Amino acid sequence: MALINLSKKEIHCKIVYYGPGRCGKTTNLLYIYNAMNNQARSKMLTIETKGERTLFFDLLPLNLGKINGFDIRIQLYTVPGQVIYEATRKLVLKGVDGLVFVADCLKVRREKNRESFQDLHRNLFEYNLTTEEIPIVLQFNKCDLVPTPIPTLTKEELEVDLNSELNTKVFEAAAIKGIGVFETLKEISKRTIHYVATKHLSINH
Ligand SMILES: Nc1nc2c(ncn2[C@@H]2O[C@H](COP(=O)(O)OP(=O)(O)OP(=O)(O)O)[C@@H](O)[C@H]2O)c(=O)[nH]1
Ligand SMILES: [Mg+2]
Repeated sequence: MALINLSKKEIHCKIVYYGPGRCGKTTNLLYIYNAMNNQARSKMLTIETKGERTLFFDLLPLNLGKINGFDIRIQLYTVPGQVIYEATRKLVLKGVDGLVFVADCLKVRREKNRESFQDLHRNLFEYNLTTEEIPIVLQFNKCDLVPTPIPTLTKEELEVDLNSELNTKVFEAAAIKGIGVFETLKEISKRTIHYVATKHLSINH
């Protein structure tokens, strides 16, 4: 849950990168970590991985500077995308203030994208939350594969599958090259800070 500390003039928010296994959530955070300077980031915490698969979660704390005299601190989390880690995903979602749903452009992952999207809604529902309340943006990742012989989904297909009801902003990305990574982060940070500031989820004097 967001924390607004009036005496220290700090706002803390939690943004979760959600999506199916291997869609590129950890790759987003690694790119951000490597691109930011030491003042803006703390150590990236990767809690259990096997090969490149996240087994628990990644956490990257960022300091985004000041807005209206308040220090803006954001914690970026990733969930483990593999289906079996449902309980962990739910745990990581606890207290979420903003969401990035990362979808995989690979055609073979179409069903996995949809399953993960439904899983997100189910888990939010358990916390009495919806994507109407919590800010969310979509990222269509691995766009670098589009001109290759590997079959990929079109933006229209992904829009139909994931954005017909959300109607939110979509970022085409190639996280591995950093394309679209900061655009996605900037937009979700903006929306999340606005949401937290207007809702005052928790005020700690
Ligand atoms: N071609 C291409 N490969 C990518 C891109 N982003 C990530 N990958 C690759 O996809 C694989 C999975 O990436 P991860 O970031 O580990 O995926 P994840 O979503 O964290 O997966 P889980 O931890 O299992 O949920 C890795 O081999 C990445 O290098 C991209 O933009 N383009
Ligand atoms: Mg991961």
